Amino acid sequence: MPANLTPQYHEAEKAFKAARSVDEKIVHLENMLRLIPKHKGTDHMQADLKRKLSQLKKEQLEGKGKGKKSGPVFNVEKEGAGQIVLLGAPNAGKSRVLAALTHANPVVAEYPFSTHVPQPGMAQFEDVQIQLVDTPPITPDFYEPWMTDIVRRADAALLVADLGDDGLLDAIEVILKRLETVKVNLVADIPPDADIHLHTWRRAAILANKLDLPDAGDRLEILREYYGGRFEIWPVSAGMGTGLDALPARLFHFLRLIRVYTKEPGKKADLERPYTLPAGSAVLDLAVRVHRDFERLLKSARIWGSGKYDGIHVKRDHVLQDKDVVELNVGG
Ligand SMILES: Nc1nc2c(ncn2[C@@H]2O[C@H](COP(=O)(O)OP(=O)(O)OP(=O)(O)O)[C@@H](O)[C@H]2O)c(=O)[nH]1
Ligand SMILES: [Mg+2]
Repeated sequence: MPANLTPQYHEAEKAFKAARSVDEKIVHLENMLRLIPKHKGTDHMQADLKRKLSQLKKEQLEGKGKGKKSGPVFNVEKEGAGQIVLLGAPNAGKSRVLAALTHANPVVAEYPFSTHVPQPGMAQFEDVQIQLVDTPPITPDFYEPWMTDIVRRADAALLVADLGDDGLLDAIEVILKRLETVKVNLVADIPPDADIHLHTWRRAAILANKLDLPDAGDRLEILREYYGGRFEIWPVSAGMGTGLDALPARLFHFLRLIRVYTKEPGKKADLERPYTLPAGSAVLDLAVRVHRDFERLLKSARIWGSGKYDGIHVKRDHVLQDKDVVELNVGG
């Protein structure tokens, strides 16, 4: 009797063969077991998979007993105005979001656990770039230890929820709780009295993906009821492109950044290359960014854009607005 294995099974098998860690191998073996057609023709194969699985689980237990493992470390070098890490359950669509918003070319697959290492990509918002980092999934049984550092190093996080999944609330709770156990708290706003010595706080929003799927609207309502008071929720369909046009702007504002352009006295503004600064930055913050000696050398500044009068003189502590043009005068 032929086995009639499906393409999904072959994909899972490929992932299993490529897996390096015992934890990863277990995940893919379990997928293979789930995906293998259940009939007489595959009896031997099923038995074989189960045998391998129990062997790996034994290795996993033994490995855990040996104390701290030093696993791989991934460092995604920061580029652009800010770095946002994508977090989510298997298959939520994290990789598809990365592919839709950037030029990156991640593996997007029907089978879960298709992403194994962090992958960055640059999303474009007008004249600035925002770095997105795709990551492997987080589940009750699966968490790459190096993910903690990835989240810590990011400027913010996007929790990708799957509007096709009835278990979407639990999936998010699992991620929040898992990160809490490593003292990383994802919040809409960092509380003023946050303990920043013992804990890492990162701002997060929920990206509700797969809006195109049947009953997605109902699940979105449930998501809003449960998490709407706690996080901003942005519905999209990475697959169909719905809601993606507005996303880079949202990400930029979520990072609480402003763009400022500089201008030399008597010359036109340099509108090619904005400086990105945290919202609330003042003229002096910009000056120091342009050149560290400007703290000492800055004589005066004029501003175009947000003020009532174009070209007015402003003090060093004048707070800048998005898209201001600033003339920094260091001359005599
Ligand atoms: N219908 C629909 N399918 C989507 C959407 N976004 C992603 N998918 C599909 O969902 C499946 C999983 O997408 P991925 O982007 O690989 O999911 P992931 O979160 O990266 O999964 P892991 O890497 O395994 O954690 C793929 O078959 C995608 O094509 C969407 O907006 N709508
Ligand atoms: Mg992925």
